[in-house]
Amino acid sequence: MAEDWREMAEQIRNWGRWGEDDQLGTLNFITPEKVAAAAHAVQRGARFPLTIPLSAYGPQSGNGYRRNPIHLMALDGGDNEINEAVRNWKAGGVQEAGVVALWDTGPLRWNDDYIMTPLQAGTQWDGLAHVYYEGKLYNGYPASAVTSAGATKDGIDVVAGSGGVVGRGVLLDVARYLKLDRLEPEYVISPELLDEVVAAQEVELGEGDILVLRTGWRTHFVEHADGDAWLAGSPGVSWRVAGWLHEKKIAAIASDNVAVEVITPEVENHFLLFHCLAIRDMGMSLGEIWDLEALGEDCAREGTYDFLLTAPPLLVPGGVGSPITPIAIR
Ligand code: UVW
Repeated sequence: MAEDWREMAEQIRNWGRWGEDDQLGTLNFITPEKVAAAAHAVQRGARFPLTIPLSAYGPQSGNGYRRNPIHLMALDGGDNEINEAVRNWKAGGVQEAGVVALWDTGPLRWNDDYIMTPLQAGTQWDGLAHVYYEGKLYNGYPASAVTSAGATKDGIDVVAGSGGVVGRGVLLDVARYLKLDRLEPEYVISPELLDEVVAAQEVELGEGDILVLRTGWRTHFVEHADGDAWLAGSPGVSWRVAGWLHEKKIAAIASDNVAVEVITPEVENHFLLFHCLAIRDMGMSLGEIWDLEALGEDCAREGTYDFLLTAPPLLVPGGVGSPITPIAIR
């Protein structure tokens, strides 16, 4: 089986397909015409935020160098006496002195905050510089193009600068198709099963679409608040789904699980093979940890599964991923 995925890697590799300087990969399938057509999916103006809270209570437990975000207040309502404090303690610096001057002389007060977070802690895109193997990134760039200063090739800033990720989203509700609230731990979603879901939902899926896959796995964390169990048991797609996406010319894929793909390796000692094929060989960004519960219910109720999806990344120069607040509009 280890040889099979290498064979697939050769077949689906998109390097050079959009030019030797390309850094967008399969997002190139979303042309201006596709964006204009995606707007037709908006019928009611109903909006579905697909993001989880970016907070200290997120699903990360430190595994893989990922911790939950830390939110800190820089100024808050308790700082009414800040002027006295800064004057008396001689604390702070030029910036604080500037605030003192403003607060001394006028009525304006304000609150300010910081967030410190791994870019991959919550609802996110894995950009094309996130994963590589055998010394190469998407489009053949050397792994050394990602430096301590960030990604000089395939960075998430290229996606943000291109207009972000906006297009026709299509939900495949795998959990609902299987009549489950959520898939069993470690369940592997095959391309054949995806064909069945497409047929059952009677939805068209094709070039330039952003595939959004509901496994229901998000609800496991909501119920148990156990990041380690959530990570270890995550169901998801097989590496073989990469070939299926390639054939259909899908622009990007997102899911409500940890890594889009099943976490337990399908091939011994080969962790996250779908990541290798999708990100490095095809140039496909992966959306992870999306909240698809309300959208799934609405799609089932309406019997339609497409929507206008906006999910632009932050313009982080050299970033290899980005937190996002995707919104589906129907
Ligand atoms: C890796 O950390 C390799 O992948 P992900 O961002 O999907 O968790």
